[in-house]
Amino acid sequence: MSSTHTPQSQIRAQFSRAMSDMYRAEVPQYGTLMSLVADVNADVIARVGAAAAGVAGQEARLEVERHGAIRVGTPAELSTIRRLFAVMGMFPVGYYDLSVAGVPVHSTAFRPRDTAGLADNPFRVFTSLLRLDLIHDVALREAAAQVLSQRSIFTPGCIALIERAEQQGGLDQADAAQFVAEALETFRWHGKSTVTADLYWKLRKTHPLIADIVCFPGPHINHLTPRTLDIDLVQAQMPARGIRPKAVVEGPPTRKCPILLRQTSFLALSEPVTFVDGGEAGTHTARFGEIEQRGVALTPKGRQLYDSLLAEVRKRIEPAGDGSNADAYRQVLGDVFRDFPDTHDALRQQGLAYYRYTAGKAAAPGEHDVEALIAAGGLVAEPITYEDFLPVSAAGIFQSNLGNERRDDLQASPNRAAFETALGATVSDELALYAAAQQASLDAALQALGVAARA
Ligand code: OOG
Ligand code: NI
Repeated sequence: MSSTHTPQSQIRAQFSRAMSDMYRAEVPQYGTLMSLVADVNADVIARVGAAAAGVAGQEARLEVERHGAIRVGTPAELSTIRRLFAVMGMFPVGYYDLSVAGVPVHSTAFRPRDTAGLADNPFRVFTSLLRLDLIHDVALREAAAQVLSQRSIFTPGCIALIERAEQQGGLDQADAAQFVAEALETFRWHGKSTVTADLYWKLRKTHPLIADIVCFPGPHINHLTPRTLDIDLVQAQMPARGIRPKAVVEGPPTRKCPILLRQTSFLALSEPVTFVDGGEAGTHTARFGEIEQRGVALTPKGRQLYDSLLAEVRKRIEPAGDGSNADAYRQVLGDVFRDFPDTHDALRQQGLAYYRYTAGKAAAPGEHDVEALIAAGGLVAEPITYEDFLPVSAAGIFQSNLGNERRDDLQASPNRAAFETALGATVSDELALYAAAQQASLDAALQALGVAARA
């Protein structure tokens, strides 16, 4: 990369800030949520310290940390989105099949892949591709495909700058600033639908998500989520600030050592829409609010335990959309997850979670064993933050924001190969990224201690 090129992390930070400013102007409750989360985070760090909150060294990152979500309509849109995110150092990680939960999309998360990029700015965007193949009604499917084929969701300036970045291996400062402004246009809300009122309502009756993806000029950002250190506290304080969250927090229960990801959302806005034929104007709920709390990333063994415990919970009780059994759900969740160890020593020793190692005080001569080194203070292990998403939780977030309208049943049908073909690239395996980060940190720490790793 030439020295005149703007670092990708810098473009990503600029873009994330511009997106946040735009969303705050469009959805005022997002601003309220940001200040609530900032208050709670400051409170937690003052009370227990960053290390006990599992975010040692991440204080700067926390202030700018957020994820967003978009839904695109066609393979061509998805592959250009991939190229757009690559300009700012964001790459597709993970494959999520949402058809299992009756949502006709499959998804990936664009995010920085390496430790340094995540530390600089961990902005990520959960990106879903519509699966027209899951619409049963052939005429409706063709009408939707026809509408999608007519739109172009990128400005010509944005496409030109993506091409320039690809050819030159980067963008200078002026081009980077222009790129951020042009790219932002793709994510903007448009209250004017591109279709007739009749087609909008037909699609919405089939599935509200299909209407959301097909009927507008672009893939408006549908939420932007700040990261909190105590989701229960934020949830409890939301009503006092005029926000009504969904009743159940998705993901694992409250724990001493947070694992994976916990999320909750709220309906933010019901927005007026107009239609091309001057058909009767309506309202559309596209945008919502969400908060997240991130914990330690789990190994395949830890993830299997999480999945099996969650399946056990859902066998006993399904959280109702109206929140009527929320207390009972929390009770079962807490009971079942008692089988998931809740100290970092146990999580590490049982190979359930990933840790980043640094050299502590000098090792005793001849000592190679990682656990013995940790016990003696020669090695320090810090939890590696989970940077990804959870399919069951994501489905819960989708559902809670789509309203309770009737919709077609769907068959579960993961199709990662089709997704990667549309994307024009393979998605990275998130577990392999965590394993590599853990190993690299261990190798470096042992080398710093002058200890050869035990085979
Ligand atoms: C994405 C929902 C998933 C999350 O945090 O799990 C998501 C969407 O509604 O488009 O953002
Ligand atoms: Ni989200």
